[in-house]
This record gives sequence, structure tokens and C-alpha cells, in this order.
Amino acid sequence: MGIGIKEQIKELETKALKDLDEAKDAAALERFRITYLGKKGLVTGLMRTLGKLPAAERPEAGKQANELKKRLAERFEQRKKEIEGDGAKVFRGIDVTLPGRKPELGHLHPITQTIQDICDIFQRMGFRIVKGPNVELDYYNFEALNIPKDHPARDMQDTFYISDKILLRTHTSPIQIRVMEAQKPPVSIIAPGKVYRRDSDVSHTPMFHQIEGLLVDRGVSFADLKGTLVSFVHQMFGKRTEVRFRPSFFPFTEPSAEVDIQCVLCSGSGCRTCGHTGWLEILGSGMVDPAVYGFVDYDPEVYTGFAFGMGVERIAMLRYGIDDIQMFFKNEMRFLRQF
Ligand code: 2U9
Repeated sequence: MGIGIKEQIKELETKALKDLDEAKDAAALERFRITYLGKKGLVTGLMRTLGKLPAAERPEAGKQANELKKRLAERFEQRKKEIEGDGAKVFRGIDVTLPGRKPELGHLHPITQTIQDICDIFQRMGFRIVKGPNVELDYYNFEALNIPKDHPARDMQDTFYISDKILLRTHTSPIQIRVMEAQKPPVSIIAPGKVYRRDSDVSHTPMFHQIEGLLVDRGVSFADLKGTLVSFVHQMFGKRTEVRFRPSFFPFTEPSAEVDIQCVLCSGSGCRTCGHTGWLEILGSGMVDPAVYGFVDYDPEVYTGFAFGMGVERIAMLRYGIDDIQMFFKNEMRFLRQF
């Protein structure tokens, strides 16, 4: 096959593809078709010249010319679709006017939202947020909190022990002990975090979240505890919510009180959620037991303080009207999308 014909084919193809790329509308496209692919077009013209080649070169040259015609015809059809598809909006087969795929916007988990809202309230009252290790020493989790060796909470049945002296914290109270060990009063802190207990049924999960608070200074009284917690309840559940303090017992506080609010569902008239009492327990509290001060070297004759603790899942369940705690941990999108 003569070098001449091969080069002619190549040259024709280069020029044709350039013209095709430059064709921007149907009229330019039609001009292209007539110029190159029409009966009197350049490709047909080239094919006619093949007959003049020596017989031995004709088959290969014919094959190449046919392939050129096929390639140009294909590219022509593609370009036609691009231009005709949707006016000038289609570019290389992609309709650029179609609406894009909307990225799914996530949001915070309802438990995280509740933790943030509770912490915000106490932060505005001057409490500082502190964190601590989930894997704790028995000393910080029990001993320093005045929970004696034979206390039922220490039972293997209730606590996840890692070794004799190491465990998964069962409450966030060890955080407060660590802070008191490190600094002298005044102390006013909020300790949010995960806690672990060997419990699992409709109302218990082996891991849940707690928020505890501690305030220690000179002259802190039970009235300060009441004022702080009533203010919290009013900010969290609305300022018309009734609050009541009920005597209770915790090893680390004396005296102790549990805090109830008027049932958020029946407004106090009695329903299944409040056990027909009209009241819902939402947190525990009390004045820090002087025995605890002994462990952190605070003088109980000089300092007094109050502490409180609440389960975040319980608050979130009341707030959103959820009756199964397990829902928070299933990662079901239909559930989570509602918050
Ligand atoms: C120090 C001293 C005292 C924290 C307190 C409670 C009462 C309480 C429970 C609520 C529901 C735990 O999640 S729950 O099961 N907590 O009732 N917590 S007083 O008292 C402290 C903490 C640290 C140094």
C-alpha cells in the first residue's frame, strides 16, 4: 500500500474530527455530513481513488478507508446526540441542567443533642465541663465515693470488672474525685459521659450516658442545690413545670434527695408513664458526704457542696416521648431521622 493513501486517510480523519468538535449546532452538523460523509463528500471521494491503486494494495487501503468511514459516522452520531439531546445543555452525553444528587445531611444523635442541651444550661450557670477515663480504678469509682467493699453495686453481677482493681466506670462520679484531688475549692463542674453496668432489658442497656454535677465552696447549702436544680428543670422542661424533692439515700451524699417533675405526658393527672402518680423521677442529688472530703483532702469544717446525677437516656425518653431505651442504640434511620 502506498504511503500516500495511508497519510491521506490519517489527514482526513484529523481534519474531520476537528470540524466535528467545532460544529456547535444542527446546521454545522449538516454541513459536516455533506462535506465528509455525503455521496459527493470527501470520504466517498477518497474511496473512489482506491481503484487506481495497485491491486496488491487495494484490499488493505479499502479496509482502512471503511474503518475511517465507520469511525467518523459513529462520532457524527455521538455529536448529533450531544447537540440535539437538549439544545446546548447536553455536554458529552451529560445533561448539565438535571438537578444534582442531594447530599444527605446528617444531624447529631438525640442522645448527643440532649447531652449538649443539658451541659449548655449548666455552663450558663458557671459550671465547667470535664471528662475522664471510661476504664477506671476501683478506687475512684467506689472507694473514694464512700462505697464500702460489701456494697451491692460492687458485685460482679452489676459491674464490668477488667481486673481486681480495674473496671468500666459505673457512674461519672470518679471524674469529680479526680478533679477534687487535683484542685482546691471553689469547684463547679459538670461531668458527662458513658457509663457501664451489667444490665440489659427494655429499660436498661449495658452502656448508657450520665451527667453529674458538683459544686463545692465555703457556705454552700441545700438551698443552693434546690435553686440550681429547679432552675435547670425550668430551662429544660419549661418554666411552669412543678418540681418536688423526695428524701433518698446515696453513699456519697448526705442528706440526699431525688428530684421529680410533674409528668410531661399527663401534666400530673396520672398515666402509664408516671405509674399513675403524676410525677416522674429525673435526677438524684444531695450534699456531698463529709466522708468523701476525707479522700480528697478537703476540710469538711470549711467546705460544703452539693452533687447531682441524671441518666441522659431517661431524660431524652421523656423529652421525645420514647418508651424503649434500646431505640437509641439500634441506628435505625427511620427512628433517627425524626430528631
Ligand atoms: C462526688 C460526690 C457526689 C452524684 C450523684 C446521684 C445523686 C444520682 C443517678 C441518677 C440516675 C445515677 O444515672 S443514674 O442511675 N445519680 O442519683 N448522683 S448524687 O454525687 C456525687 C458525685 C461525685 C464526688
